Amino acid sequence: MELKEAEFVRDYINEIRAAYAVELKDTSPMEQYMALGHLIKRYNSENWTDTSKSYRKNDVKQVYYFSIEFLPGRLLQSNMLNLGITDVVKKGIRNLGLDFDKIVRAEPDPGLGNGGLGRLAACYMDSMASIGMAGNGNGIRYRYGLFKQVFMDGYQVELPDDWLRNGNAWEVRRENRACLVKFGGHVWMQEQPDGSLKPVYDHTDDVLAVPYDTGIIGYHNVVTNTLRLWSAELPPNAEEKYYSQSQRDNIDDITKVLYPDDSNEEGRSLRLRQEYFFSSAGVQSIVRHYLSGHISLKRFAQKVAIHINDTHPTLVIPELMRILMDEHDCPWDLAWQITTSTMSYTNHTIMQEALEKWPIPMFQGLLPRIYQIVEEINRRYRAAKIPVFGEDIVDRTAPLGDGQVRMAYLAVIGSHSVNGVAPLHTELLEKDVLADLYRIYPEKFNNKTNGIAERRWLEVANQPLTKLIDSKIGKEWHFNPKLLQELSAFEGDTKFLNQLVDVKKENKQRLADYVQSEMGITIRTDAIFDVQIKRLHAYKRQVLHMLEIIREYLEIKHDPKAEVTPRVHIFGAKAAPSYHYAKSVIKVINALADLVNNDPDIGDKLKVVFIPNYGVSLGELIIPAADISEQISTASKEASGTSNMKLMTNGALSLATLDGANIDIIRAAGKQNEYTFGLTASDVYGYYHRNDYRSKAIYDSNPELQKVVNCLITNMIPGISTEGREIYDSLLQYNDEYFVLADYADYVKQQKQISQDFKDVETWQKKSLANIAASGTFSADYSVARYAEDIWQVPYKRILK
Ligand code: GL7
Repeated sequence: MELKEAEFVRDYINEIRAAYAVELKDTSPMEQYMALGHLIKRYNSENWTDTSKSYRKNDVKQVYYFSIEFLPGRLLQSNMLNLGITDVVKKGIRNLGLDFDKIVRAEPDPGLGNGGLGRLAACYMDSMASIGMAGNGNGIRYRYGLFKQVFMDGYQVELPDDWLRNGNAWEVRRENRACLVKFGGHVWMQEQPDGSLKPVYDHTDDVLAVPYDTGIIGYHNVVTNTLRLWSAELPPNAEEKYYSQSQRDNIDDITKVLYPDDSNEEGRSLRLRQEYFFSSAGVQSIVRHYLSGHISLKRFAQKVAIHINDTHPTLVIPELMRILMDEHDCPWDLAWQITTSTMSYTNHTIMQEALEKWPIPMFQGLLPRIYQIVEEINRRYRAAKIPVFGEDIVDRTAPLGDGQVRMAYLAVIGSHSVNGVAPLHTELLEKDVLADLYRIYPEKFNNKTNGIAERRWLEVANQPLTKLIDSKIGKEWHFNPKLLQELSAFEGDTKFLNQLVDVKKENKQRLADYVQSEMGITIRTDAIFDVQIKRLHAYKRQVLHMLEIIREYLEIKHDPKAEVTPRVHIFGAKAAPSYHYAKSVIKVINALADLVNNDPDIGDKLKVVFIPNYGVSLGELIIPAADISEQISTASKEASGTSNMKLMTNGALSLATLDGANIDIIRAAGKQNEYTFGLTASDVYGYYHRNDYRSKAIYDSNPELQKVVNCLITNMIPGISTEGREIYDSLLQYNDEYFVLADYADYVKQQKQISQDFKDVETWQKKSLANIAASGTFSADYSVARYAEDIWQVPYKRILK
């Protein structure tokens, strides 16, 4: 948008006066931020209205991306960027004598997700708007986001994330679009005058779902889509009916907290209530919106695509069936045809425990009408498939089985498309996790490799690098990130390679300042910044990284005078509060950090920093500063990973197993520009089939490994007797479920190679450049374009191949 500095300054001062009735000089950074947020929202309001109007006028097909998590990150800078007003606003703010960085930091980072899955949903929202596609989000407005992590004596402590305390500048509450979601009660069939039966559903516990909409601004294209998050409230005219305190609490609880667990199904009815709540509210509002412009529901699937992001929103399937049949008298077959043509599903993990299942009594008690519909889906599925495929495979794949509702199977059966998130992951779905369903519905399966919001991870997070790239290849890559490939022409340009060094140094200094001020640890910027940022999980193998730190420590202790390439090991990771083992890993790494960072023999050759409270905002600080991107999951376990892509874009070299999208990154940037190691997925499956992995044998045959692992149970690392023992036992007593010891030697070899290679600055920078240049293909712009073409059948404006 066009904006003059003088105009902005005048508007901003007026905004502050109107909102706070004080002079600018008397406002806090939070007030300055809120006023700026409101002003920018106002500047964009016309785009938002016009986008909705034009979708309606042109009867455009809309995508609704249902996700129980969205991790959008702070919106101020990315909204300014997308509107093209960054420079003007920054200059105006500066000339008013305010500190722009302080204003940016005053914005709370909405933690409405756990990790990659939630962040992916947010990246896709940004990209859908940016390529000019009608794509909306549908989720939950959690009153409290993912916990705030602090360390006390090295242990993780969880504090509530009261992110809405000062209000939310970007959202609009739309009470007039609220709808009722019904739980519990009874269903019976009532005979109609024409002799047919119709379900009557009464004595329900009703909850009011109130939508809060946030405009998702497209990049320089006047498009603004909508992210709709639902909040649970008492129904209207609640005062006419008595609600006990516990009934009120029950309603409040539905949208109170995000489940702080990124893989395990919580097994509690509240989680199921959350899932039905936002699925039902979302589908109701979609049908209502559709019917405001169409007389019949017959063409619904031509105008609406609903995407099921992991199994959590699977109940959109029976919910749409219910609305079509019970509220619009659609016969079953037509309703089923509309539903399956509308729905598509993405699986995000092969971890068995994440394939949600609900005990039938709980499900039926909470959602009696929905359960009837699932039963009927189940009955028809069996009737149609048993004659063709036999009873065994149908038993194994039916939506109901073993006394449970099997959400992943329901999602596959009720959708026309099922996709994994990287080629290896999709292959494993077909061969292993969903192999039976793949046999029955091979045509539904496809791959859509994940992508990231390149512009946020470069233009917002890494302005120095962005400026440098622009100076070389212009700005067209902002619209078409694959053009970053043009940078490879400068591989031999020493001056440019040196400029890359300067950029990295500047970013490392920014991070070093943060670490100094927040943690009191001094780190040197000429060290290798070796970064592992992701949720703490055994399969991600932070333990392997930890063993390497112990090895490096012992090596320096053994010969303090020997020359070493200095290193800073940087971790960011939250552990699910109930995940005991993960919390022990945090404690041990923190204890190790204390030992290493305070040992005079070690000095500044080796530092370990576990930065608390990792999230999108810290990612923006850490990622641009990374030299090494640790992507060391056990092959086959990480469906895709997305921090691997963000780090690559920012010039880090991957130290990676052949897992998830690492494989695609390595192919894109060239094997010679990454450090790969370890078992392949088929090696891992080989061990499973033969059942012959013995971690003890590896331990016995490698004296160096013994020395390192034993440090977990000697008193070398102070204060970790039980936690160290726990990890030690997981590796030896319990046969090392994630093959840490199997990969140890190969991993260490690559770590040593890295220390060697880092000394040759020019060669290193060439590799870094190769990563940046090849990273464009991992832009989420292309991912959503592929979803649009292959799955959703929706148009978009910017042509992306
Ligand atoms: C995840 C996968 O673990 C991760 O590999 C993937 O990149 C991400 C997005 O597709 O989805 N699945 C999952 O349950 N979480 C993930 O991050 C929490």
